[in-house]
Amino acid sequence: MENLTRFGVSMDSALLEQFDRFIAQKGYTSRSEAFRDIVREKLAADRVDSPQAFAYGALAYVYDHHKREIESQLTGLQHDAPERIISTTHVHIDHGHCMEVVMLKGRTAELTSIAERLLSLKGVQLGKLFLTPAPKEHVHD
Ligand code: NI
Repeated sequence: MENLTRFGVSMDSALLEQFDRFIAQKGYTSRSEAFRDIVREKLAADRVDSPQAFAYGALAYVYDHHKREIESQLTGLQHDAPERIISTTHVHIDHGHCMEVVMLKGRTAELTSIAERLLSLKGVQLGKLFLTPAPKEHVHD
């Protein structure tokens, strides 16, 4: 087992009640695990907050398959950044909609900019970029 340190946290009871309701809703069975996840999330968010930080990203979006030129525009933008895009997975949702998940690696600022260009295309209806910090040696300029 990892090296665990126990420490006490003081919190006003109203805030603690809210926290307990929140973590029960999310399915946590212990305050400790919920607290650890929240700390990890804050630390990761802080690391990818810097534009020069290295990160891995997953960009998911849904688009209207019948929108004129959308597929060639999406592919064109992806071909502009071959060194940043690791892979793309395409799913045909129904007759008119497709979903793609694009895996990326690079500096946070570059990945955010690639994501913004893809998500702002006419026909892309919904999308989100997830970033997680990468060890520096995993990404090359
Ligand atoms: Ni499709």
